[in-house]
Amino acid sequence: MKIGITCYPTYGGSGVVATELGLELAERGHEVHFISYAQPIRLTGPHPNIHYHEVEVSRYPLFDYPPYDLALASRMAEVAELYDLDLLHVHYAIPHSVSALLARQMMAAKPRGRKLPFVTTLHGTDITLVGLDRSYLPITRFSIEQSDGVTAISQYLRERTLREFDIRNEIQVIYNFVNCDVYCRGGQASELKQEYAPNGERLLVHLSNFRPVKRVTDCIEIFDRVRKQIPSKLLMMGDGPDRSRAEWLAVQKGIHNDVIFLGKQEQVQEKLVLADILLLPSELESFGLAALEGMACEVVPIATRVGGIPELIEHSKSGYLADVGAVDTMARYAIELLSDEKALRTMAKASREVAQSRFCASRIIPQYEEFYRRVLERAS
Ligand code: GMT
Repeated sequence: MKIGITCYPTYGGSGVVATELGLELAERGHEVHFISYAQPIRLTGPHPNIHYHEVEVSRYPLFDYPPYDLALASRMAEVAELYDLDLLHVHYAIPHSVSALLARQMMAAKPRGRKLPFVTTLHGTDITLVGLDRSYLPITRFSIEQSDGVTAISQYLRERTLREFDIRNEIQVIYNFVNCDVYCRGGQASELKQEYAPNGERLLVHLSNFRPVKRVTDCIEIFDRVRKQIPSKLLMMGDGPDRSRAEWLAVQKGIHNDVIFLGKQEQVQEKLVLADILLLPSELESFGLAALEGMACEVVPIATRVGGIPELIEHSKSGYLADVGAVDTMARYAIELLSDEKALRTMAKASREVAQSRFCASRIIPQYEEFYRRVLERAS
């Protein structure tokens, strides 16, 4: 198949999933065309079967708000025609599904008009935060309903979309995935571990885009409590609006030498494999891709019991769940686990087993391929 993929290329779960999906599809022989305003962060180096088409947005002085969604729609239609795309797959509804809808109409209106179906994948904040803003809600609902196929990355998100958007089309759940051959503990990590934990300290890790919904300062609070009992370090991976708040809190608590802010990383698995525990104290997660990536690397997640996270983590078996803001409880779970090597290894293996048996790319990508086939059949 020839598939056009659009996503936010910046640091964020939906862009990561879209990019990894494109790479996996290309690996399986499909021709993949990324259409976006910048190269997706995890799309590094040339790959066979992968093309990237940049969307240029002109900055005319009259445009206080340059119309990216229109430029994107034009580029989608152009690429679809030039490369004879079979379908578009957009990640994150706003504004991508609106642009895809326009591109589909543009293709249909051509002299030898043809069908260009599009699939929308809902990821989270496009529904839970942004889509519920009154100014975005009607157009988001419309573009979801107009999609030729809609997927959501958890049952939680599917049900919430159906309920709050009062949407009538079918939404298929296709979970987030991880490449278990890439995200796994190998034997080469010890040198790097020495750099971060020179005295054999335990390593905790957090990975996100540091937006308020991630509650990154809770990571500092939890780590502060753990560090008092267990020699340890905290790796903070990623960047975003709340990074400096977290940095300041670490300074105020006098623990900043033990909290290492790594910024945005291209190969997150290289750092994940060094860690024992991953902290994900989010206010809301429709899935929690970072936890899955950690689990595949045998890093035990301690997360909040919100959104789709319980679909991924079984409390006390493959990680721990706590209420939002319950930093004492999360710290207690970490201390107990880090004090008991056998329990830590058992739970780390159980986490990996969940990733492998339910969320590996080899299991999830065929679900997307099958979904595309059905969409194309219906559209023909
Ligand atoms: O919050 C983020 O990390 C960004 C956001 C996005 O759409 O880019 O992530 C959402 O999509 C991820 C991939 O499907 C999910 O794993 C995250 O749980 C979800 N984030 C939220 O729901 C807050």
